[in-house]
Amino acid sequence: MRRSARTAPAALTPLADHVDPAWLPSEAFRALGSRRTVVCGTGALVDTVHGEVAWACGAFGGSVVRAEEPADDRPCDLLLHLGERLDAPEPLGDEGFTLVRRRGRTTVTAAGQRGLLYGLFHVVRLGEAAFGASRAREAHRPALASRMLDHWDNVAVHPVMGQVERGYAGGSLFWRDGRARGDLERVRTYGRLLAACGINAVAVNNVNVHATEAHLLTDRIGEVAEIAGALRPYGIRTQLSVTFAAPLVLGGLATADPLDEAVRAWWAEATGRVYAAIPDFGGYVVKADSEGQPGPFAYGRSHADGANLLADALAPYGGTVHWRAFVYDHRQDWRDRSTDRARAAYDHFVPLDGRFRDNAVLQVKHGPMDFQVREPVSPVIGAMPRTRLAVEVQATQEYTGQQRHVCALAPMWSQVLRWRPEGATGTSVGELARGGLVAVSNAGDDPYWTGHPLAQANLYTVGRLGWQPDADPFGLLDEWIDLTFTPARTEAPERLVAGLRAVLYRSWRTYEKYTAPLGVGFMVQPGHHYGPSVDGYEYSPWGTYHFADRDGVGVDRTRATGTGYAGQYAKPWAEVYESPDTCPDELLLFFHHVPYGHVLHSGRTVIQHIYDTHFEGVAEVEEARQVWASLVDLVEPARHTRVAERYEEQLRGAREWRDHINSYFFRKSGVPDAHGRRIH
Ligand code: GCV
Repeated sequence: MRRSARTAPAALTPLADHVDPAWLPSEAFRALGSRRTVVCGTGALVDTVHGEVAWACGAFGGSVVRAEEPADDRPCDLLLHLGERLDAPEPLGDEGFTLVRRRGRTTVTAAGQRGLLYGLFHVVRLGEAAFGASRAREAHRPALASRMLDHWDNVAVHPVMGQVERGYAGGSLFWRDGRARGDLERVRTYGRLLAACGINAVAVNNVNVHATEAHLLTDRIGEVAEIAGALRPYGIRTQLSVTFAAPLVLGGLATADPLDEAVRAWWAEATGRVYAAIPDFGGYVVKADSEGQPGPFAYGRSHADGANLLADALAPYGGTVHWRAFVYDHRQDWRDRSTDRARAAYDHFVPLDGRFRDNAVLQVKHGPMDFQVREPVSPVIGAMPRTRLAVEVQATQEYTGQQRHVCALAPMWSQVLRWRPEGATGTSVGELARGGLVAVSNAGDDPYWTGHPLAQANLYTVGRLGWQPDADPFGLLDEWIDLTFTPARTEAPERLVAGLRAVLYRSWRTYEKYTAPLGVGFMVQPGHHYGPSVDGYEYSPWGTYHFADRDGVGVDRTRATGTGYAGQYAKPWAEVYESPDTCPDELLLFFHHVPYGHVLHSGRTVIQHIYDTHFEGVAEVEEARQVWASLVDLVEPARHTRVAERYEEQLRGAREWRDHINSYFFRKSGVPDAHGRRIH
């Protein structure tokens, strides 16, 4: 048996300079870093694990030994090793691990290197608890094999969308002014944060593939390879968004028809070159026939034909195509009441169930519209049992305050993932998402990664939900609080935790209260989507209407008298949503056009609900702002100031929303507020 000598803690720092450590501050490594650890196994990710432990030991005085095989006689507090899990009958795969605490030693065992990395970060999360007197054996594996972030990053600055489309955290982490940034230390640090919350794939460019970005697939694949190289040590695969028209715009062919032999050969060859540059490349992401992006419809082909073309090109290398289901008519005539954007994904894709290759994943937005603060779960998710579906959520807060407002989204995502398309006894969305969970990233080159420091919680929790979709979202927020703020090291841990919980836990509901009511959605300023404009999209081609008039508001999506969208659900939901008597209050205006005097299950009328929630929402922001102010002595000053400043803007914005929405509906309906409050 060969063993290495005791290694001195390496000087390596796993953090890029001048960036916030987010949920991996050195304090979070205290318990680990002050122990004696043995790391066993060989491979690049085992090197990463060893480097992490060595760094922690350097900070906290512990020691680490690197060995090829474990030895029972070696005294240590923590053994992290690759090996057969003799005590784990269940298959845990390449990413799973077990943790046992016996006779004063904590042992993490993984069959694959990724599992060892995730086991290490599990120990970090547990802190001292990983080294308690005894600990029942635990086995962990991710529920979803693919946990991906989509970056809507442009390589070149787009004249309208900027460097990052819907980005609220500065520039791109990967690209600047037309090329790869070269700042790979920052990318590596990002990969480290992502691994620590369970993310294992990143798509590095915008799904709207503009001319410059198209070339990443071919002559600029080297730049993608550099990024992939920086993410690889943390077990993260790189994916690329590609244009369906690539054979035309890059290959000089006369067509991009998915059934054309020359087109198929072109994709096969291009994909071969990608794998020559990036052997562990994850695959492609495609937005086709959507908001102006090219797609198979131009050739009279189906989206299964389109997706399978790319799936076939990727198959020899084990790659996957993520094909987005976000296909709808964005040039709709607002006068046309028969077209309903909410129906579109189901109408286009459900007839294709069973026709996609095994390595094609259909990526479905969690709601039928577009990441509103409240939508029903997309009916597509329960209706394609023979297709690998991924659920797409939006960590970037396009419609939820753009990282100027606090809006912790884990409770909303959790509700989606726990929802059961066939009712209480059926399978949950989290179980149906065999193609994984995808989140549009909210990170950029901002020193806090996410613009608003509290928006880091969204990035963290989305990864953790991918690992465990049925996890308690508030427990995950607590995890994030513990790691990021290490309250135990402060003078008043309980006050700090209580304060952070108070500002995060209900922030989604608060945001919902002061913006568009009862699931009706949008009412945002066109284009940038920040701030209220009730009729901003009402007479537009985008298919996002509320139909408010003097008598009532909402969209009739019933089978009986409306667009029929409610009928896309299986029972019991088709029936629940069909009637305003059974439809949940929070979705009422998504499914029904009702008079302002309609009485909700809550006992309030629709109009009074609108007034009340908008006053409540602003009051809740005022309260949260005060709670945050009260934490000034417990939070690092720069972070505290950044959040405090954003609360000023959130409060201004919430008041603006309240006054727009309340005035609009007061003027339309003529119904006074029952409590006589000032409405403008
Ligand atoms: C990347 C919404 C956003 C677009 C985005 C699109 C999509 O419409 O406003 O910016 O485009 O969704 O998901 O493709």
